[in-house]
Amino acid sequence: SFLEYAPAPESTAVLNLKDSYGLFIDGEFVDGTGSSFTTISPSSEKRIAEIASASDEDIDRAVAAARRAYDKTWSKMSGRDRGKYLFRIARLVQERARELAVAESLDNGKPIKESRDVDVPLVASWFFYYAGWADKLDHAGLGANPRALGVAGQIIPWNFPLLMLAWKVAPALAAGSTVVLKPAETTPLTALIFAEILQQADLPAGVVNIVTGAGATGAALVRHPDVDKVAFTGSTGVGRDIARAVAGTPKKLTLELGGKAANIVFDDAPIDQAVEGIVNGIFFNQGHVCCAGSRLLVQESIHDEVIDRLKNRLSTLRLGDPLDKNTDIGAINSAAQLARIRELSDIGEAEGAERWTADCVIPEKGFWFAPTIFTGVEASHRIARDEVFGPVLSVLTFRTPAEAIAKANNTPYGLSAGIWSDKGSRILAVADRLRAGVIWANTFNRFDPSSPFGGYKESGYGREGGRQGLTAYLKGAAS
Ligand code: TXE
Repeated sequence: SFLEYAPAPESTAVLNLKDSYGLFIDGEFVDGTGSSFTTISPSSEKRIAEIASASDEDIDRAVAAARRAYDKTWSKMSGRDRGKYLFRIARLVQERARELAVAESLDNGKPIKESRDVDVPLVASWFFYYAGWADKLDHAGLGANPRALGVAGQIIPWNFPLLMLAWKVAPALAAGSTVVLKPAETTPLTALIFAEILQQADLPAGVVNIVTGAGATGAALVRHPDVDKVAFTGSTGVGRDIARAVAGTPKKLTLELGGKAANIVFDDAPIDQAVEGIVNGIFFNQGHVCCAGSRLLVQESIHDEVIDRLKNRLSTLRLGDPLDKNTDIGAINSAAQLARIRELSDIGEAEGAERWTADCVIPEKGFWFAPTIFTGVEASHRIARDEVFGPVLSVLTFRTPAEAIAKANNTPYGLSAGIWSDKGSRILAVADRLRAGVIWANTFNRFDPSSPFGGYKESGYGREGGRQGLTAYLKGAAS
């Protein structure tokens, strides 16, 4: 049985980590003038490395380096030459793919098969895709002589540390902007390895600067008067603070915030495929996904069948060591996130929803949460409204397409949605009335660099990916 399988862990020997990391400013690793913090592995709680925490003074230095690089090098270079650097970065990501995947799983807790097969290949594809745009800006209907915006301050979260970096850095560089990027405090590792890749690629100094630290470091970057554009992915609360800080300044802003996606399953859906899509929708990356299908809306007539199949499928998932190639569910990223998932799940039970938990062996050390389903969820329950950002599915039912649409839209968020049906006309009619930036049909959590991604309402504004993703880093271009 699967309880007796022999683990085959990926080896950390592939890593060449330093004991402590400085900030990456003007093409070099430099000591910060602030304090430092420790990054740990959420699956073992073991220390990985000491990381510098950038002070206001360090942010000044990084922004000044980005400004110099913008004025003297990057904005003067031809698009074709910028593209060559992006191609080179993409190839180096592929060359160092194994190392990046292991580092990501170690620092973030996600299963190696996800970092290896999803995160890192997508990172490379983002750089390849935007490399192709760099010499075509004049021909892309972006207005006459599209000009780069200047210095971008980018703040990213911990759920897809390297992929969110790629989503932000690749289009900025293709457009001719320079970057100061702040990774999340629980997952700085792959951004620092990426800085080594930039050195290997011989990217001109100052074009990308990486400043590690917590929220205060991010806030200093947002406030900095010489930043032309702020791009943020993270919680809706912090997004709101950033919007306030940027209001009244000439800074451009894009926000990619939380979500509470409906995954709508009609009774004519291919059930086996839908069950796989529901599992992928909410249990991929431990549910630490802004566009996760966290609300299952299932047509009443097939509710029991879908739930039975889901429970059977979840019983086969393996939770454990993220570096084990057989692992499906890795560690929760931090103690704070685990506490939040536990609290919302306890509230779900207290409010009257029925809780089912997959039977997993929970390791002694680390942060873990077994796949959980709540049935009998009502629209008023907190687990139907709040983003849990964990492996927790809330199940609601509907009878008619109109009721499904009303329930799906009954959320302050509007990032993504899924529709499962055998009928193309139904899919199109329902999709047309959903207020969500991304809608998947008979699939879920599919990403491609050519597809714009972003939300409505409290999920933020602006789009990343595709042609729209470029305009966010160009002067005056309409997005
Ligand atoms: O996010 P924060 P947290 C949601 C999810 C999760 C909750 C809390 O529901 O449970 O947010 O996560 C930086 N000025 N999402 O607390 O704080 C911070 O250092 C500037 C959804 O980790 O928003 C990190 O780099 N920056 C989401 C980044 O913001 C600030 C992904 C995100 O952290 C800052 C993550 C400030 N005042 C969480 N305060 C998604 N959309 O995918 C913090 N930061």
